[in-house]
Amino acid sequence: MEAVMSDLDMFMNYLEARSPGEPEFHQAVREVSEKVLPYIETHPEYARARILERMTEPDRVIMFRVTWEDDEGNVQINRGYRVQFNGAIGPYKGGLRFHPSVNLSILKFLGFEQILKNSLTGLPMGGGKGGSDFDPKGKSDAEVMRFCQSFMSELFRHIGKNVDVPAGDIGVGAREIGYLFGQYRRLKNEFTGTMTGKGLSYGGSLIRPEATGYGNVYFAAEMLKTRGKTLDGKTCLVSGSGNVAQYTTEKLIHLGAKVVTLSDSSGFIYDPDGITREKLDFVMDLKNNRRGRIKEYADKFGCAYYPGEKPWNVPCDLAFPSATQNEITAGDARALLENGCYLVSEGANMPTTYEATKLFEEARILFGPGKAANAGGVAISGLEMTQNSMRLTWTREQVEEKLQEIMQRIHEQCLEYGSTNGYCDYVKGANIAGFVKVADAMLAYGVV
Ligand code: NDP
Ligand code: 2IT
Repeated sequence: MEAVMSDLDMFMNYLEARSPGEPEFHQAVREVSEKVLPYIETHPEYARARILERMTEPDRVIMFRVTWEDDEGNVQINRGYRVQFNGAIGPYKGGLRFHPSVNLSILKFLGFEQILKNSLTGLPMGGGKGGSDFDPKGKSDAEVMRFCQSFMSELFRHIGKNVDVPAGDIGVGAREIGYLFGQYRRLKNEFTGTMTGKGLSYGGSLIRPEATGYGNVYFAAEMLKTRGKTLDGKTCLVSGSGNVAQYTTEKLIHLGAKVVTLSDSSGFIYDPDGITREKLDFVMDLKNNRRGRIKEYADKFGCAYYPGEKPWNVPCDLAFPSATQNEITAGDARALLENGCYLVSEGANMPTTYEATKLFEEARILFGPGKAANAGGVAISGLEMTQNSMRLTWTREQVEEKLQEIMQRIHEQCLEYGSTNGYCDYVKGANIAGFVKVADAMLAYGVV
């Protein structure tokens, strides 16, 4: 008997033939299509208009050379990118990543996820992502500045407050945003909120640095609430030690949970006593000012350090992957489940491999996918754009309250589209809820 190909396999064959050699992009599209195709089946207008086929083809991809001089006077060449993926519901919005692993596949996966994430926030933002294979590690401030200025000398002609509004991501924090926005303002000779994550003295929003991590913890709290639980007293694993990991840890501590791990690309620390406010201050200074390695935490506070390893074998209640894509493999997922972990909330984008996602789904744990759980960052970027347009600044309290409301609304949308028989498939809920709004806008525009 001839095997019948599923709709998902047919769609993935089509996508992979159009975009060969882009495994991360294929993975992100598979995870979405698996949940959205059955929904489209019951809404033939989306199928007729080939909305999913169109949504997985970027509006535009910009690639450019970035040339700069290092401190020794050597000429260095990197590649710059901006993927303007889908602008149906607002200006393209999404971060810039500077990391040696950056390539088109990674930026297309991030840009595609960003479309649905931004839709879920309820704010008018399209999806985009960009960056470069430039590695800020080990570079002097002057080298980072020259790179950023060269990068922006090309990017500036493609962005604008009503066109495309970049922000930070891995390797792009306060320092890089300052250099990038400084060069943008100089080239355009105008002051508009064309980037977010800006410093407070030049148009930034309060709570933007905290927003991704805080938002993820609020989302986890909402998931726990559906099972009558709170964060208080729970043992948590956090991976990474950058922006998202730091503020996830801060909010978890604040709400009474115990964070026992942090990591970087060299290894992880395990502090069974829990990371305190004082210890977190040390991490923030280490990572944001001194740009050192997480191993120094273990040296300073006398706890264990595991070089070259990830924290997923440590027993915990809750896990917050906050470093990078595919950091939780099937083996890691098994270890987490065997050790009793019952909630995974993704601070990073696609930190869980496809196989590991399936294991979490089968185990019916609370699993918050990144496009819902980490949407707080881009949501507050959206509010930074609003404040810039209105030329005013909201207080910490005002912004944090809005962040909480947005995360609650995202959680409600997941429940609405993802619940069956008392169980919520948050992946399904987030994907369908995010998809519908963008799809309806695309339908309204006709064949474009
Ligand atoms: P940072 O650059 O501030 O921190 C990244 C952290 O992850 C560092 O500890 C870094 O270690 C580690 N890391 C990065 N790449 C790897 C790798 N290949 N293997 C192991 N560890 C790695 O980035 P952010 O905290 O901003 O971003 C973390 C994640 O959160 C990313 O997936 C990002 O896309 C996502 N995200 C970020 C948002 C934001 O607002 N910043 C919003 C939503 C999602 P090392 O220093 O050794 O490289
Ligand atoms: O992945 C993300 O949502 C981000 N890096 C933040 C994007 C933004 O525009 O604030």
